[in-house]
Amino acid sequence: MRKQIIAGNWKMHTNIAEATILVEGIKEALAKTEVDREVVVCPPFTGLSTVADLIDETSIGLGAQNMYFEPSGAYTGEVSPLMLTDVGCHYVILGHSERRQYFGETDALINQKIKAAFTYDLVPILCVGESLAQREANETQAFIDSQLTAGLADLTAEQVSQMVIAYEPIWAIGTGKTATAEQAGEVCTAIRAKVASLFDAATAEAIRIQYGGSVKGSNAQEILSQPDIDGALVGGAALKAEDFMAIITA
Ligand code: G2H
Repeated sequence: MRKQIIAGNWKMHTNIAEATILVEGIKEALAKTEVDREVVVCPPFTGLSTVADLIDETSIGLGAQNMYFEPSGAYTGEVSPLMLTDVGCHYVILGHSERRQYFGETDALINQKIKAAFTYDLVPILCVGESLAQREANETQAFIDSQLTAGLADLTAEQVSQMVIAYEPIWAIGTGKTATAEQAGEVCTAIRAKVASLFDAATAEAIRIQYGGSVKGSNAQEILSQPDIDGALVGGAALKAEDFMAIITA
């Protein structure tokens, strides 16, 4: 049985004071609620240390939004996997479409980062997803298959079974447009089938697949009830404790 995972991707939002208020709000609400889902927050790098202290001894997990693949070295401006584990991260989001689009991240680079995550004991959340033009040209599945084939290259089945894939259609990110629950569920089912063909059925059964793209309290329940959707990667609605809790408890 896969445990659903709800992760808040705070993107380039929150200073220390705002991060503190946000995480305290989530903590307080979670303390009063029975939740059967795993909850993870992914603040910007500058907030990781503060948030790590605040969630110490809670069930809330910590993730980063990116990293470089080398453990240390002369890579000005980069953050290494060892630095992330040192500050208390368990997860790292890799290959978000904003990284691919604005910072030129390729499948090959993302694959190197995923391999480094496993080397240094981090669980990668690999983001995949098609553009509107690709969806309209009926290329969704072929494109996502190519992202998976390249992104998961050289990994073992055991590694893949532990990781998380986030299906995020680019046209639904921060736009208020959500894929219908059926559209999202359909692609997540196809992602699981692709993992089965690249690895094996047991790996596909174990891997957790999130949906991301304008998830909010009002659509979360329908999305999370799709059989192949094992959670959500949440952006805008993760920036207020109340909004995030509405998804966690949907
Ligand atoms: C997609 C998502 C979080 P939002 O990027 O990764 O953001 O929920 O704002 O669409």
